[in-house]
Amino acid sequence: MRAPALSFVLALVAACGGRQDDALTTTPEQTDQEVEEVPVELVGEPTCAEGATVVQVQCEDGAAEQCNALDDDCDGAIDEGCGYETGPVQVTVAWNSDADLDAYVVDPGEETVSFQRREGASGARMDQAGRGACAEDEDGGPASRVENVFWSQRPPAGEYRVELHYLFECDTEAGPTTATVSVAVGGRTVGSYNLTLTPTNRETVVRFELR
Ligand SMILES: [Ca+2]
Ligand SMILES: [Ca+2]
Repeated sequence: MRAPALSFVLALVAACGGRQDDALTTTPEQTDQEVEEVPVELVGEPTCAEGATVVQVQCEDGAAEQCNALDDDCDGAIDEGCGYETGPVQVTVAWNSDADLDAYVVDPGEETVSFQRREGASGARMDQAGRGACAEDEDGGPASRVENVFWSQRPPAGEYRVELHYLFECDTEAGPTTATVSVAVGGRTVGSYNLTLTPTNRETVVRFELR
């Protein structure tokens, strides 16, 4: 564990809105992840959906990486050490209440990976499906408010999109919940986005294209 003084992260909103958002933080349990060296390239910049905000992460070299869907230590990797995996593409979602939110990552073939279907033919896999307070025994702990999808092989070219669904409040009064979505391509975080959802909302947060 590094000194608390080093764990400095400030998240600012740049575009798609004007609000400043705090980082969502929990503590990682493990360390050491490596990104497979597979050539994959982002086309242009990811497109932030209406209602979402771009988070400019002011990370700090040497900071402690938190399980918050942000690259806290400026190494380009999202949440390394949190127990979920990365690859040529990684999409990580974290949220700030005990609600159960679900991520749906749709590939260029319109195949969707989520908790309902954890593996896709294109090589996508959801290895972390947080359920907030709905299933503390199953997914409780530091990553109960995190979902993670990664590709273990080179992902197909074309457009991808990330949707979020606010499924349940889990017998809490969670109410409106802000989620952070980060996308990493080739081991480099290419964008972080916040979106606030109300119960039963399902929204697209970001789209990105690979070649
Ligand atoms: Ca990192
Ligand atoms: Ca992090």
